[in-house]
Amino acid sequence: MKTTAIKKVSFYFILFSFVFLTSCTFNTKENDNQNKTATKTLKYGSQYSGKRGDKEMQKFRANRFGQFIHWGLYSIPAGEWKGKIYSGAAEWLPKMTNISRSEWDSLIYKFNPVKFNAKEWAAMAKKMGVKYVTITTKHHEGFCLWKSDYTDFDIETAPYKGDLIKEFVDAYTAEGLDVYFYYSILDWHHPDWRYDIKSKNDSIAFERYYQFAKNQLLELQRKFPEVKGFWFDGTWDQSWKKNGRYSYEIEMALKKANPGVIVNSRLRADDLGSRHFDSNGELMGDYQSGYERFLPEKKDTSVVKMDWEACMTIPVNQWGYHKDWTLSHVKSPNEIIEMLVKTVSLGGNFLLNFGPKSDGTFRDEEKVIAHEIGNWMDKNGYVIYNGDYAGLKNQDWGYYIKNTFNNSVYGVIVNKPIANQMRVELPKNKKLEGAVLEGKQLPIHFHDRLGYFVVLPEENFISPVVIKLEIADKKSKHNPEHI
Ligand code: GYZ
Repeated sequence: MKTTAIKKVSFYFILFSFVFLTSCTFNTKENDNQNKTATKTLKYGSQYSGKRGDKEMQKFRANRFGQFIHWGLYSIPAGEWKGKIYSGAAEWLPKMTNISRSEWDSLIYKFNPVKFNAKEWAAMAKKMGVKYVTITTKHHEGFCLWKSDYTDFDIETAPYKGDLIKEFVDAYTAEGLDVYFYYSILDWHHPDWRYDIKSKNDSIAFERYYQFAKNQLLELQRKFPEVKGFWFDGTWDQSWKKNGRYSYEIEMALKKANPGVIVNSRLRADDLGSRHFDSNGELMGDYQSGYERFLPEKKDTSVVKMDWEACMTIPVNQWGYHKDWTLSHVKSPNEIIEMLVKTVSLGGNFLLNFGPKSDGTFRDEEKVIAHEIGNWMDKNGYVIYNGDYAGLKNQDWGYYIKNTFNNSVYGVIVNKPIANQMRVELPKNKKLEGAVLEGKQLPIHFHDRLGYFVVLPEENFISPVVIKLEIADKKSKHNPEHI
């Protein structure tokens, strides 16, 4: 009797312990999961996960190479004020000097780009090989290059008699190039702009500014229905971070008017002031636009999960026209082409900046660069358009690019190995059947431990060279291991 009772107690004790422990373990796991997946409820966060799949976004992605244009009143002083040259970015000159607001604003009466020829600009861009252009409609200084119904600080007040943005949009569109508008939310001219919101009056003024900006943006969309998207800037201040709702509502308003419109992540802040990515780590806007004057590391494949675009200056940091380019390193065409290739190899777009002069022409250095890049693009552009991340193991000679249109894989050589051999490592189930340079097959050696070695021609390469790699599944008939 006694033994049975003990047995019974032990049984229930063991059963209880088991249930208790299991439930503890389970709870711990559940908590872990909760922590991992904990999402904050946001009204103004990301609108969707992953990449947009519509045709407008596919076009943006296929374009890959764009021209950025920074043009405004800053092209007049061009980095010089009262006889002194300032080495900072030309469009930031008013913040580097003690120029008064009214003195800067009066530059509007001198903005008369009589040599501006939109068709020549568009032809130059086309020849360079870009597929789209992003132009400053309003930079931080607040000057509007289009005829705006919401301010007099626009092209209509300047002596220039033309309808600048219209001429621009028409000419680029006629060349088959997509047009995007840069718009600075930060506005040094507008009395209602605030850097921070510290009082009720600040909120009231900033609300007025927000309405002004939204009106202008909808006006741009209405007057230029060809515009494919907006590139927002100047949104790093507290005022904007404290008003995530405004950035959300601007995105929504633009998308309501044109569901296919494309908006960069720089516009956005969420409910808690997170920018670009919301407080749950999800990208806001349609593509990540944070790579400014630098690119992701070659091994940083985290970017391939999203759409992204890098913007790049030709000197170290000049966007608007600066008269003295000897003040910093000026990138060579090959440096720029390498950056373009690297960007595309990581599934991104590359936006190369030009800063026209106040008379409406481009400086000679920019013309030369556009020409040289154009020559390379003429021959090799097929590797850029529709190019994407190929998912192969990095090699020192350069970058792989997969063409999403015909599924071809290319190797772009930017560092020619001294042994004239291009190493290609493939997944176990794949083989390299051919390597083609300008229509000619190159010899391929196979090493069981190291993979394939494509034998390159002896001569030096003077610009990045594209080699088409014929990759097949191992089960197919040809066996290059016996080549
Ligand atoms: C502007 C800007 C494209 C550039 C130019 C500049 O001020 O004149 O239009 O964008 N600014 O961007 C940033 O300064 N971005 C930034 C700021 C802090 C950290 C990283 C990037």
